[in-house]
Amino acid sequence: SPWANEPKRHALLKPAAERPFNAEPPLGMLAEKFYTPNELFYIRNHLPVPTLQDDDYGLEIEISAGKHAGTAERTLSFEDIKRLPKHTVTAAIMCGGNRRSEMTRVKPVKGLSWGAGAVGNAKWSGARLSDLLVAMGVQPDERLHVIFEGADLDPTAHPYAASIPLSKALDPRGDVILAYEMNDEPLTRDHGFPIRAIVPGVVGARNVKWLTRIVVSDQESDSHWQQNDYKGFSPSTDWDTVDFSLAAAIQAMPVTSAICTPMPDERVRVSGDGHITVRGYAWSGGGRRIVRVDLTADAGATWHVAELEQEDLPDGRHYGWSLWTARIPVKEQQKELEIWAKAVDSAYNVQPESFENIWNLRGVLSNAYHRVKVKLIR
Ligand code: MTE
Ligand code: MO
Repeated sequence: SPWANEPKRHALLKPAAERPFNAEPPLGMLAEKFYTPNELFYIRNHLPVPTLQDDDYGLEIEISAGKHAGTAERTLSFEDIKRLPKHTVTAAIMCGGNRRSEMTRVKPVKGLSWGAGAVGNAKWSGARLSDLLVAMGVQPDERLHVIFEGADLDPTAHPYAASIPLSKALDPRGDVILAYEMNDEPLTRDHGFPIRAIVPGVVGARNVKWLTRIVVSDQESDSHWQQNDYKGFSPSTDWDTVDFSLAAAIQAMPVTSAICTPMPDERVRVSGDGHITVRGYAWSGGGRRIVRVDLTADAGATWHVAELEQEDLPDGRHYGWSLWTARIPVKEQQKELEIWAKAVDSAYNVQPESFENIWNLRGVLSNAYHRVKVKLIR
């Protein structure tokens, strides 16, 4: 069985599917630590986990388009990659389907029913992809793409694969790395051992694990996951009318946030001075820094600005998430309430109010206000 070699997983990871393994941590734990503990980081696998060894690992790099097409091809060992200058970047990785279960309530969608935990924030270390490509003579060209292939093969022997624009790969502020460490530990098998692509600010699907081949190409990856998945559509597009070739592949993700504590239906103790404390995360793609998170407990009559915990990095290169805390006043007689959260990024993009008008048949880009109903105890 291709599933005989699956790694052991932490008991607290809640599976959305077992084979392939997909799981998220309890939402209530997600905002406890700025760096998500490796063993609690969500796992999104499309296929069985391949078994790779670092001592016979090889990464093929092929330049098949652009000025130097066909001139450069090389295979790097794990040691070759570790000998390159080591670069570290904090980046949140988020699945394109994070928070899909909320969108499903409007109208069913196809896909794993993720809660708000298909995201994690980590410190990733590895070699810069731009260093490697520049050394191989690759020059900027807006028409080109970088294809990443994994070692995990589908039943027809096609690898998981995805691509990003070459401009992102070459941008020194893009911080794309071939990562071998996650939070100062070697990658675990589930997260791509021994090497994965980290593409900060870009949807999880392009952060290819178990990386075995990189191709500079004049086409995007022809994989199912680049062409026929991880794309957004109009709410009126259904499975009879959808044409995947007409939609852009998701790259940078839109601004989002989630309330991690309290959890839905939790009984929350009101403080002596009539407040409850709310905590969560916020993040935006493309390196856009979170500038504000607003909370309301009275359907928008009054908003409260949360305090942010985030790295002090410039906008455009702010790839980590922000954790936030807010204290919200509640009325004396109130027994239950609904809390809403919305984040604002550095471009003043703000989350949409509801899912109705962003609904799409795959349930991706599900970033409307996060709403949590709780009961109050005193
Ligand atoms: N890479 C390979 N080789 N195979 C995969 O199935 N899944 C992708 C991406 N890279 C995937 C992959 C998707 S959709 C996501 S959201 C992230 O990996 C999840 O990364 P994680 O499991 O380390 O959290
Ligand atoms: Mo994903």
